[in-house]
Amino acid sequence: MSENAITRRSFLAGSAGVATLAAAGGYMSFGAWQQACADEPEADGGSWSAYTMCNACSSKCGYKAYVKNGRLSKLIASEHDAHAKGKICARGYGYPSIAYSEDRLTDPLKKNDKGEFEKISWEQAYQEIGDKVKAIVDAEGPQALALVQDPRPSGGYYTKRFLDALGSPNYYTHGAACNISKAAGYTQVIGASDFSADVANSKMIMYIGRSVADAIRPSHLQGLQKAHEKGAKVVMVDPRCNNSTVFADEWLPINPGTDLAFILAMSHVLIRDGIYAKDYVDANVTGFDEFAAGVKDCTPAWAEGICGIAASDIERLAVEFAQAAPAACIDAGWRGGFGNQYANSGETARAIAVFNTLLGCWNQKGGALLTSSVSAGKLDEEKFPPVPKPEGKKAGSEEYPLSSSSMGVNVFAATQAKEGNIKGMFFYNSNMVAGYSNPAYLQECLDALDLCVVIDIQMSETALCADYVLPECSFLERLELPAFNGGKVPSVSLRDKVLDLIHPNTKPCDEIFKGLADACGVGEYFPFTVEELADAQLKSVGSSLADLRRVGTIEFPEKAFEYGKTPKWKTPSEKIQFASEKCAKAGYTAAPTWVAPAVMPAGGNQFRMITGKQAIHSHTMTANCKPLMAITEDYDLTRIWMNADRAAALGIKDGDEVEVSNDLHTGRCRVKVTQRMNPTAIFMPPAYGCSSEQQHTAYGIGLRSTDFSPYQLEPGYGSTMSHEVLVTVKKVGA
Ligand SMILES: Nc1nc2c(c(=O)[nH]1)N[C@H]1C(S)=C(S)[C@@H](COP(=O)(O)OP(=O)(O)OC[C@H]3O[C@@H](n4cnc5c(=O)[nH]c(N)nc54)[C@H](O)[C@@H]3O)O[C@H]1N2
Ligand SMILES: Nc1nc2c(c(=O)[nH]1)N[C@H]1C(S)=C(S)[C@@H](COP(=O)(O)OP(=O)(O)OC[C@H]3O[C@@H](n4cnc5c(=O)[nH]c(N)nc54)[C@H](O)[C@@H]3O)O[C@H]1N2
Ligand code: SF4
Ligand SMILES: [Mo]
Repeated sequence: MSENAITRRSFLAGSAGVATLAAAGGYMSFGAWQQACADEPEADGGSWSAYTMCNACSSKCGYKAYVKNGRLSKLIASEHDAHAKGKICARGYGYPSIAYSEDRLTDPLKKNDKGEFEKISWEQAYQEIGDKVKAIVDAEGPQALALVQDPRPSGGYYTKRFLDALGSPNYYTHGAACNISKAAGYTQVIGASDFSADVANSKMIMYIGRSVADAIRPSHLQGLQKAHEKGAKVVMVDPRCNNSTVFADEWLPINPGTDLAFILAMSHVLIRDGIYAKDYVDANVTGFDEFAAGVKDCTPAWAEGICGIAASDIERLAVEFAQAAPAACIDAGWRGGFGNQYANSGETARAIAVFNTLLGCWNQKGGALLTSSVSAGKLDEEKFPPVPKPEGKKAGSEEYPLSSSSMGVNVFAATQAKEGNIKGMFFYNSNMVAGYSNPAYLQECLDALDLCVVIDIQMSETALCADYVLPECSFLERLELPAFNGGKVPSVSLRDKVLDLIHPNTKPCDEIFKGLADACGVGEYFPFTVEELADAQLKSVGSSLADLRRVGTIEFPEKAFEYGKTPKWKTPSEKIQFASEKCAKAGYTAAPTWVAPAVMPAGGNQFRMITGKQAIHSHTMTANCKPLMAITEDYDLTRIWMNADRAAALGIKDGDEVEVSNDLHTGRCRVKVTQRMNPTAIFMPPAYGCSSEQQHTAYGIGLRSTDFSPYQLEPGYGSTMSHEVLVTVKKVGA
């Protein structure tokens, strides 16, 4: 708990008070709630404040949480937190209500023979899971175990340590359903999985399938706003006119899945006209000739026929880029355009890294920056014993040799349950079944396991498939390890404990994994508390847990990024690789060339289904949040988007109910008819279609994109190709 504590008395779960953010059956606006908290008289519960980090998406923005009478009463974004930069988004304000949700998991659960969940004690859960893990390891070896998690400060550490201790290499993030192709494609070219555009100093920036105003990270959105205000040229490439377009000079409604052709054609122009950064390329690049030969025929006219963007625009944009370089780049993107969507996503990422190199913009002011973060130094090995690295290869790493080794191909691991190669799986803060690929298929995979353990705070679709469900306390009720963030000035932020346990039989991640490790016979690797480890990690970088509790974020200005320094390229050749042997071995051309999407809509009433974020929801985890779902209802946000001309041809009007269908699924929803949509695709909102009846707010509302997605993986890269999906749409009753 924070040193900011003023008075502390024991917290009474469910204590009366007007500030019941998620009062059963109702909600109030954030402003009204905050006012109600302020008006509430001080009572017995105690008031204090602590720094924490939002858990409503991967950005983990830092804020200070204030508690009055034992309940959350106010949130103030941290000025220095790397991702918040003084602002949090609507989800950040709405999501804390989950702590008070009546749908919280309150006790460990075990599925009985009838398929129903029964409450059991932690002791029984640990004992039975431990026995089953030991039996699996004895019979099949540790590689028959796998774990999937969404990287969180403590989660990332404890889950990895737990699996390492058991000796299994099968450790996965949600990456294959998010940005594995982007990370893996960049790694092939520049030896780094990501970079950040220096937006605020940019003269020209292009976003390809990245919408910072919908898929929010506050620091990114503020960067774009600044760039726009300073007069940078901002180009939005998106089949959909997304909400970031208000800050853009141009919207290019590209045909989905064809960005690769567009980028190759812009590269063609730079090389053809000799307007690329020749000296930079000569000094830093291998494989230029191969790439140049490959794009010789990728003319703007050729690309126009594929991507639908006029050849004259492609010519013009390439020249504008060359004029703005090196204070220009294509933004790194995140998921929407080439994170995990298409059969050519990894190759699109490669082409972007190559294009930025042609601009000579790496680490230049206004260009594309490779910043680094600070990490914890060496710790006392007696107190924090090192865990031997597991032997063997991660399942999926040979089948998908280009996949990011740190992320791994999560759904492949699940399919190995059906093959009998994986017998036990753990899920932490992950809802694979609903969000990563086809839910019906993934459920079948998990049903084939001998042991499935899910650690969640509510009954997710994945939890419904589990043998054991372990209830974590909410993020507001736990201290986690410090989060080290990169950026121009590296920093570290803290998720401290804000609230006392609301449900006394829930536990934080660190205790759950320590308990599991003890039961599985590897407890010797966990002889420390989270406080001790957090403090040791912080002391190794010259700070302490007490310091961070006081201020929430600490920056490391002495490690600040400097413009102009050429990084060490962590590729096999230690150069920027326009051509890659590994890609050639995986079945691609050595230098990126055109690869077509896997499917193409035929027209008529057939469309490609694409998705993208809505500013008020995250993945599958926020739909059960009353304040956020109230916004969905107010603005009718479960509608699919359809191009107005296509809609007219099909006799569909704005607000009509339609049936969306393919071989895998059929469902109904309403339509938003708009000119803001490429004609070849429909846009499916991402957060809906929950099929867990125990999520009373989310259940049954809207459609779920994954129900229409076949299980399929991008060759070499292993992404789930979430937009390689065709559906037909017809008006209900037509
Ligand atoms: N509100 C909200 N914000 C979030 C998250 C969230 O869940 N909700 N999650 C965070 C996470 S984990 C992620 S990965 C990021 C995702 O960040 P983004 O990648 O920016 O998010 P998306 O909205 O998935 O995609 C952006 C745009 O890509 C467009 N798009 C779709 N197909 C194509 C295509 O073929 N080509 C091009 N050029 N564009 C295409 C979509 O129309 C969409 O507008 O958001 C982060 N921020
Ligand atoms: N339909 C759909 N699918 C998607 C996406 C989408 O927007 N829509 N987005 C894609 C992207 S970009 C990504 S990154 C992935 C994200 O995939 P995941 O990381 O799996 O995210 P979620 O689907 O939100 O599921 C998170 C789960 O964690 C649980 N949870 C929340 N807080 C806590 C906590 O404090 N402790 C524990 N133990 N559990 C908690 C939630 O209840 C939920 O069941 O999904 C991908 N798939
Ligand atoms: S972007 Fe919004 S939802 Fe994501 S961590 Fe930050 S405040 Fe929370
Ligand atoms: Mo993501």
